[in-house]
Amino acid sequence: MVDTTPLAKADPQLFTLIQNETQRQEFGLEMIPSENFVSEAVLEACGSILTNKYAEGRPGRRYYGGCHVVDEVERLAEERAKKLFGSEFVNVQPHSGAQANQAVYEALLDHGDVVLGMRLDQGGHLTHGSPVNFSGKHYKIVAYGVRQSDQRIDEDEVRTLARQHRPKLIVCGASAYSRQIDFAMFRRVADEVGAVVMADIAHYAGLVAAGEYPSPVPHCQIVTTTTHKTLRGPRSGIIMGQEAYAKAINKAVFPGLQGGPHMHTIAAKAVAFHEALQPSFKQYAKQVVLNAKALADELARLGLSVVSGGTDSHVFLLDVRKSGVTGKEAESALDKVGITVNMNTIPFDPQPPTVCSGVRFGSPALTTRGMKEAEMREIAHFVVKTLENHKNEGVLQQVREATRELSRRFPLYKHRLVRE
Ligand code: DSN
Repeated sequence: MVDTTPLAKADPQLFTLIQNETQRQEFGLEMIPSENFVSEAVLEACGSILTNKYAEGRPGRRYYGGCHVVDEVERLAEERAKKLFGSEFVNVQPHSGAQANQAVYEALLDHGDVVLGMRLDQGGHLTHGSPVNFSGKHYKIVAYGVRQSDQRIDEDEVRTLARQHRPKLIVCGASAYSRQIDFAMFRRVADEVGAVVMADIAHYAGLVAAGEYPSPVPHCQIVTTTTHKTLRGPRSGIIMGQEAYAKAINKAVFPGLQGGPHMHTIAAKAVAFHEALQPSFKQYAKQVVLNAKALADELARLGLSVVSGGTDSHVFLLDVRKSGVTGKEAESALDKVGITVNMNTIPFDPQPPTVCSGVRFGSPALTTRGMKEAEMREIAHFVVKTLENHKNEGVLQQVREATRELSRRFPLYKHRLVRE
């Protein structure tokens, strides 16, 4: 890329910041499980002139003129999402996963209704009932977690809580849970107590689309997801589900919560769904899981502790207490060597969420760069060396050089850099 682009000329300060971030992504190892690298095609749609258009309403029923082209864009995104996940209805307008979840709550519940969701500190998500989030403030939340013995979701606990508290909505899905979620079990429990099930598959969506993780669509009445994690699309959300819920959910999204949909993002979602429908995406998703398993297994072989003993997906939690560091210290040391992760509570964590005893690892972004099991094993050694020497700047510098060298072997957005 040259530094004579329209942005470079109009706003060199901002252009430089984007260059700096491109450098960071290009020469570091991105291992936050909720991040990925979109294709040039997705980027192009995201940065297109569709950002100029207001289109409040639904395709064919807008509150603005001039919508005949964006109607086609939105319909295309809807058709592709339905094909990808096999759902009866889809709304592609939510600006994010949190807004998708909020729209479902608005559509189905009254404030004060009981919701059963997974605890944030044991793998759930803010919008599944955290007291600091709208979900925990507006609804009466009952929370399930994982068993202490094996750190897996406990069907008996879910059933007992559901029978005791009679929730109107049961939420399954997680942000830091590596194992397969038994969506059929959640539906059985919900049917027993007359609840509706919403599966939030934000983390697993790409794997679900590729058949590498169980699909909730046959079991759960409503399924929400972000589009930027394993699904590798733009930063956004969608809601899917059974046709019976479509009207209420569409109304909750607009005019309930949002104004004009972001048509450029909807176009980018359509591109990402198209990419995910290709056979190469299936290969990608398979490799994501193989890579996460290889990394978790190698870390365990090297003596570290992986929560629940491993992973069935793209993500896992590493309990870093054995290395004599907190999650916060581990995140910071790994940052210094160019390995980007986030500190995370582990189940039954003795530390507060601002300190944590774990870090969360994910394989989606590095798999997009083409890395495979051999590179994951190499990275496991970098992680161990970093944690063991977290106060030794000299060793950290050596590991930083090694991670830079590894990243150079798998170019990403190199053509976007003015200089290395
Ligand atoms: N913040 C996301 C994650 O990192 O998992 C969840 O929305």
